[in-house]
Amino acid sequence: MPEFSHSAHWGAFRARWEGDTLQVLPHPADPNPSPVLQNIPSALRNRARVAAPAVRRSWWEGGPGPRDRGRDEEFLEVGWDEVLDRLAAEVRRVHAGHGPAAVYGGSYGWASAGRFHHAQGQIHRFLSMSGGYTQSVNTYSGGAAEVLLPHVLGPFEPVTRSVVTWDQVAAHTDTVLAFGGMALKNSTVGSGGVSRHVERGAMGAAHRRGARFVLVSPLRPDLPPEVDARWLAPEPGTDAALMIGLAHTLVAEDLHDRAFLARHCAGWETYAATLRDADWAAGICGIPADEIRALARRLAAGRTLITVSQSLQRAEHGEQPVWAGLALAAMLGQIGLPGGGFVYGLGSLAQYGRVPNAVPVPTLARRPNPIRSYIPVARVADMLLNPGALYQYNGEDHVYPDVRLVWWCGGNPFHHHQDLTRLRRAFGRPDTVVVHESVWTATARHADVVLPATTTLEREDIGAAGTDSLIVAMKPVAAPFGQARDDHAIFAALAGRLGFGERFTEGRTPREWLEHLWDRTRKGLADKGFPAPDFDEFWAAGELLLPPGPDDGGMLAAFRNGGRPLYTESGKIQIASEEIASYGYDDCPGHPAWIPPTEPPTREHPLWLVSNQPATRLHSQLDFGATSAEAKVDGREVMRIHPSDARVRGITDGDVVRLHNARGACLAAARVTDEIRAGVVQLPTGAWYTPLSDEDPTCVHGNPNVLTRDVGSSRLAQGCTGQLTTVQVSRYEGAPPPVDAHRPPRIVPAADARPE
Ligand SMILES: Nc1nc2c(c(=O)[nH]1)N[C@H]1C(S)=C(S)[C@@H](COP(=O)(O)OP(=O)(O)OC[C@H]3O[C@@H](n4cnc5c(=O)[nH]c(N)nc54)[C@H](O)[C@@H]3O)O[C@H]1N2
Ligand SMILES: Nc1nc2c(c(=O)[nH]1)N[C@H]1C(S)=C(S)[C@@H](COP(=O)(O)OP(=O)(O)OC[C@H]3O[C@@H](n4cnc5c(=O)[nH]c(N)nc54)[C@H](O)[C@@H]3O)O[C@H]1N2
Ligand SMILES: [Mo]
Repeated sequence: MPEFSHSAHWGAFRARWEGDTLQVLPHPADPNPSPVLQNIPSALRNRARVAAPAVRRSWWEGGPGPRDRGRDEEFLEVGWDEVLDRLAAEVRRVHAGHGPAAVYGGSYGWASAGRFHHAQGQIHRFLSMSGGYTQSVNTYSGGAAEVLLPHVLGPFEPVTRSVVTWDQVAAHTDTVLAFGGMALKNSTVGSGGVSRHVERGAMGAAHRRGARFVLVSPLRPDLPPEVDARWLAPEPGTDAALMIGLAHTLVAEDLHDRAFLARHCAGWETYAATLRDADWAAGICGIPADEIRALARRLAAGRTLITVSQSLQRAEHGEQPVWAGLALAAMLGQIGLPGGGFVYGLGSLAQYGRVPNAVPVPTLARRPNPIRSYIPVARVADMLLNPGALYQYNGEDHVYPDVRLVWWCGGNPFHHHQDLTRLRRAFGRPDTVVVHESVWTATARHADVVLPATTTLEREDIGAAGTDSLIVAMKPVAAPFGQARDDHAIFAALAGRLGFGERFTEGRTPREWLEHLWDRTRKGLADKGFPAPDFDEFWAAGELLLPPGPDDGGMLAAFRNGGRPLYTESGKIQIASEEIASYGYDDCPGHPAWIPPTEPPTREHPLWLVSNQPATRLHSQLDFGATSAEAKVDGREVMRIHPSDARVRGITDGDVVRLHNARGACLAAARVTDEIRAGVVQLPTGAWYTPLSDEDPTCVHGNPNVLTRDVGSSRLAQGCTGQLTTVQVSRYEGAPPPVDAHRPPRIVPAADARPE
């Protein structure tokens, strides 16, 4: 039976047909393959697939304009030529009447692992060539850290990705202090693909060598059970206070590295003057002061690594725990030593903690946007609701553009954005919303024009990531579903109508593009004297292992040992920053600080809701797949709750519950467990938004983003704050409404519905 090599963000795999069933087998070299792979077989012929171009009736018949884009409105099935003609005309209309900044191609999202057909690469190329567009900067993942770290440590990727590797942790670290943990469910995923899930093995090896793990998190499963972590569960959102209390203890007991602070850091005195003691910290975070003091002593007793997960900064004032964690590590003086110091994001994704490849991998080069118009990515609803309004970002004042045409390809804002009821209102503002999708996501259902995209399984591509040594020849396993087309083909056809078809394709077929992209890697190999197979050899072999670069501690080791300055205002680690202080933001002062939340728990909404990444899928992708579906209860997402919180509410395991706050409500199935801090409930993201109706936005499926708050982390970074909010939970009385989350909208044929 033929086997097809292929790759997803959650693992390289082999696919083979057994009769009508697609079998998905993990890559044989993967020591700890992801269960998420088993969502893939259902991707091909699911009823949620978009089979043909579809347009909202009111848009097709009434033309572009603001409208209440309900999820329940009927769609018309139209022909490719008709819809592409209409879209080309719409681009021309918006450019002529409002200028290219009125096109928003933020189009944030993960799409799929192939590097040529990567949806983001294709849409940005198209919109840049069409004359420009308003784009987005930073990510939902790390918005606060991506803006903060360049100020205080250096360029984001070089100071996070490969400075401390899993090999170093296994060999050198004595104490791992993991804020937000390093949940194995998360390192299952790596952008562009991951061939070897090494995290569990590395943590186990460190533990067997005698390393101690300290987990700071509301959830016990955020470190694997076999490392026997000491579990500290502070109140969510208070990590910066805990870090300040630890820092104070180091100073009080003279355990800080004065020489390192003097030689390698700037602003230490400023921060030192603000430190508060362990008793103060205990009063905020709920960890006893003695425990904080004992932990500080342990940190100073050997090689210590402080990790801060992305989740801590995906919250209001999320800059602070990242900065305070860096300051704490600087006080221990081990930044730049193997397995020591500070690392942001280790364990959050599989691309962290690994060495970069020695040669470049194939990627579609990004075209520069000819106009300068952008927003921080998580401000999309603000932008649509408030054109012309002023906002602050990273020391500058900005004005939101007046967007008329929204174009999404490879992302799902009705998955990733906060306060979905508000987003729904924001989606009513532009004249036209276009979405390329393989499946009828909530975003597709709230759009005007839905163009059916192939899935990665239906096209050939190259899977590769800069810190994974395996390049995968992604072989198609099935013909395109219905009338689905590749995003590249859709944009090429539109570019043709707009007069830049040849520039867009450069005259290459998709196969010729793959050969072209491969050439960069082949040349890189040849230049360094490695065997350099040509494209046909690579394609026939199905994969190639690239040589790894050195595990040398990167930029931070060079700074520590080689005296190479950092790219910060002083060339040193900024424990405080005069630059940031000069912005005058009280929500992000010039040194790490604990800033109380603006929406703390109240009598009405007494519980913290952690909405973290789902263990059973990547975000909303393949939510209908086997692994995702098996973990639900009667089709509903599971919410974890502590026995004491369940008892007072009369909730027992398996009950349907209602989570609610001032912004909205959703239903979920309760799982009662003592592996969560009391006072905290957890509901992962990714259950497709399924409101009761266009009038009642209660999500019956369990999407936490009906509850989260749509505010930026601070005026510095304006990062996503979806991780935490406050809610009340009650038992759902009566028969719960059925869940039919993956049903397409009503679609009627409209072969002759073309208006004049
Ligand atoms: N409350 C809360 N919200 C959060 C977070 C949180 O912690 N809490 N985390 C945030 C984070 S870190 C992230 S990264 C975001 C993730 O948000 P997204 O990246 O938007 O989520 P995905 O579900 O991965 O969306 C990708 C979409 O692309 C589609 N797709 C896949 N391949 C293709 C293709 O080839 N072509 C086209 N046209 N489409 C394709 C998929 O069907 C899917 O709908 O969510 C954020 N939202
Ligand atoms: N299986 C799977 N893996 C994924 C993804 C996925 O969708 N599915 N998405 C990937 C993406 S795009 C990203 S950006 C990363 C995100 O990586 P992270 O943001 O690190 O992941 P999360 O699971 O959201 O959060 C990790 C843990 O932080 C803890 N936490 C929450 N709030 C607090 C707090 O205030 N203090 C402390 N100390 N801990 C807290 C929670 O218990 C949570 O389980 O994950 C990646 N990995
Ligand atoms: Mo992310």
